[in-house]
Amino acid sequence: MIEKDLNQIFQTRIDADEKIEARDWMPEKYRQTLIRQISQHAHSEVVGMLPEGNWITRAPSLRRKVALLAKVQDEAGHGLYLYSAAETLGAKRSDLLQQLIDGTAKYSSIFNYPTLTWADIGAIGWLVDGAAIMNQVMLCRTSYGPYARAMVRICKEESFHQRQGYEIMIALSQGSEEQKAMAQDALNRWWWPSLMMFGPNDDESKHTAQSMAWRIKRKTNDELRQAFVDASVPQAEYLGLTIPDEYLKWNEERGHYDFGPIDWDEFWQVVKGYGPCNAERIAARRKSQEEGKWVQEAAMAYARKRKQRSQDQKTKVA
Ligand code: FAQ
Repeated sequence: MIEKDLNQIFQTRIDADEKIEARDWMPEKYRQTLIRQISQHAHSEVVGMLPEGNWITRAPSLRRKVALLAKVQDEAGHGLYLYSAAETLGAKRSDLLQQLIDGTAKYSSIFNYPTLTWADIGAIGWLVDGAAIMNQVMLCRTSYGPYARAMVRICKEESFHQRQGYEIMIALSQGSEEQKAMAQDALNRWWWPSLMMFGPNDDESKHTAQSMAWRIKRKTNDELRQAFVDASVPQAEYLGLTIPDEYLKWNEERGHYDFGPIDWDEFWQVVKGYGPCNAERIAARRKSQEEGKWVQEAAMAYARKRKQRSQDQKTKVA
């Protein structure tokens, strides 16, 4: 069959909302787009462990420590599901990890900001996980089966993460004046970077049109950012905190909040590697890769031994 016909059949399947599976024919660009998006997503989960990991030893109570530990561990798990989903498309995990430590792969801009106080852990759960869920719920219906199925479980866990963070924000905003100020300061620092997580505006987003046509993305960057702002404003009001945006205002006609301009220069600087913590994050990943090599080698040697043993047993039985 010629490529044009295969493309047509593929698009008909997409339009009928059928899931595309690993062994199905797919356009090479569809495969590459998915490998890029899924691996960037996996890297984000793994690098995303670092800002929070910074606070595990300093969590203010045993309960907070246990919840934070569980959350950070979940993120490692999300990275693993996502690297596995990328592998179903023919990508090699070792190549993807190498790109991350080389600094040639992207990961979410948000994880290049520092966590200065305990309130940042609350703000990350509330805003960063909140933004991640807003984006990931639509990905449960993405057209590529293995990615969609991984996202279902990830979203369930992200929802626990969001509540964990919001609960910290409630405790702080109902606490002493100093605690309230700490919560407000965290909101001030995390608000705009959280809006940037959704990516460039639709008219600047090079992948959105094609990814929407292939139903990899089910909503655009701007649609999701707007939904996030609309959901977050009442949550901030409940906390008695002020979102740092003088243009934030309910627009009766649109049925949405209007909000101020995003600093896209800052966004691109961070994406290109010049954010406050980019170098630190990559150095941490590189160190962990090097120091963890012996664990990988031991696990591979064990797997080889087990395989050999089961083959030997089969030959004995035969
Ligand atoms: N940061 O044309 P578009 C989490 C890149 S998980 C860095 O709009 P697209 C869990 C983009 O990749 C957070 N780069 O691209 C957690 C593209 O790169 P290219 C991560 C960004 O793909 C919580 C270029 O700019 N979530 O937080 C960013 O259609 C708490 C052009 O952009 C996902 O990855 C950015 N913010 O739309 C963990 C979800 N935005 O081709 C720990 C899956 C864009 O030049 C603690 N991904 N870029 O190499 C997606 O839904 C999409 O990839 C978007 C971007 C929406 C992120």
